[in-house]
Amino acid sequence: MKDEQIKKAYEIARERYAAIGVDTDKALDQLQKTQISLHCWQTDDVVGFERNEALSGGIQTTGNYPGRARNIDEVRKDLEFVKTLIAGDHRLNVHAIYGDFGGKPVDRDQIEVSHFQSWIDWAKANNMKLDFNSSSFSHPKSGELTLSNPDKGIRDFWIEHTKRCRRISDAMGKAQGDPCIMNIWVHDGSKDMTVERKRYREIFAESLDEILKEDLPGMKTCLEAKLFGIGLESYTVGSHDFVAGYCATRKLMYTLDTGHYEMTENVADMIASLLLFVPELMLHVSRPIRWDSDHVTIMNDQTLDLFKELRRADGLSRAHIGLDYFDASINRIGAYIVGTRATQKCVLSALLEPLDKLRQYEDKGQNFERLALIEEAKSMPFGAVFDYFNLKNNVPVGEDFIPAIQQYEKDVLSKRC
Ligand code: RNT
Ligand code: ZN
Repeated sequence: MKDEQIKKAYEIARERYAAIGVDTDKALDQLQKTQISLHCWQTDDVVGFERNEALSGGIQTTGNYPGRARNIDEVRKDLEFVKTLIAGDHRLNVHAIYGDFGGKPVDRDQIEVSHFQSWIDWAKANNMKLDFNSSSFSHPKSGELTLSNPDKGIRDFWIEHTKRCRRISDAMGKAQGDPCIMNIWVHDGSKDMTVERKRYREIFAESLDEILKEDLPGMKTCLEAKLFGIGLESYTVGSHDFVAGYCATRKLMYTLDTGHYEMTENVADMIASLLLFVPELMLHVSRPIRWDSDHVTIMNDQTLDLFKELRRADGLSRAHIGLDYFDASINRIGAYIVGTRATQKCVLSALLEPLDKLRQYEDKGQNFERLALIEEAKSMPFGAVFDYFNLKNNVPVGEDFIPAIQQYEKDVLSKRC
């Protein structure tokens, strides 16, 4: 499509939206400011740079599409390319296993800021802000229980790891002048039934209290809830109820991963309740298929509803958006771009909802009118606004990013074997 056509289509769309009380320029300004935390683990199937353990902890990547990033340089090269195809400035979400260890063994209870200094420098040079994650999976001490383990030796090992992660996050946040959001997700649970459901949760809460004692103003901690993991089907210590209760009482940020609930549960509906009781939300936008399968995020009803609910609950400013999927069966860079752009589309779609008018209808009990406008809003010229957003940002419009990724595959990815 020619630039002129894209601009013309946008002008028409702008008028149509204005007629229902929506300011598209304002929506685009807000989308421009909306940062998405790109999950570094999409580049390499959650392997990281320790290379001593297979992926464990109830999560799994499937597929062996060629081109996985094998080291820190390849991860960075891929990310630098990814940036060229996505409009706006974004963040990078780093896991503790992605430290710059220089090929030396550094155990998880030994990691320091120095192992992440090159990430801090890289992020600065690439105009990205960093977020962080403790990594308690894929390690000889992972087992079924980490922070909730009754064995003090194992528990203390993971407490030490998580405390260090918070300090590393604090250093990242201070260096970038913006809080680094650090997620704690532990897979703790059991494959078969347990008669100690309460005990492990008590221990988990105690470990978290210990970890959170240190006041670190450069970072914010969040805790991720989960339904179950592979091989841990019967019980999850950090269930939704646990995490919601813990975050509400400790005033901690709740991490909502869209793959971590019952398949028929309306995850979007949780937003309005959680925001009443927790200070902020961290989102892991994903796409579960039958289970927490971490398929590439797309613009589907679940993701659209998630962002609509956030806006309706005035929660966009209290939510940090991150991605969490890992598909090893297709071009990984393509997966990155499709998922990130889909997330932007869903945010934009929420920003373009004629909310003022819908609220007026609802206040007056005009429920037919509300239904009609919600329905008609679906076929408004949304695509023209998104195209213009990409054009303005000088990144490929529409499917034009496909050849760019094919070229990168030919020049770079296919040479990794
Ligand atoms: C696992 C959680 C967690 C991980 C990453 C790698 O089910 O979603 O967020 O995916 O930390
Ligand atoms: Zn997640």
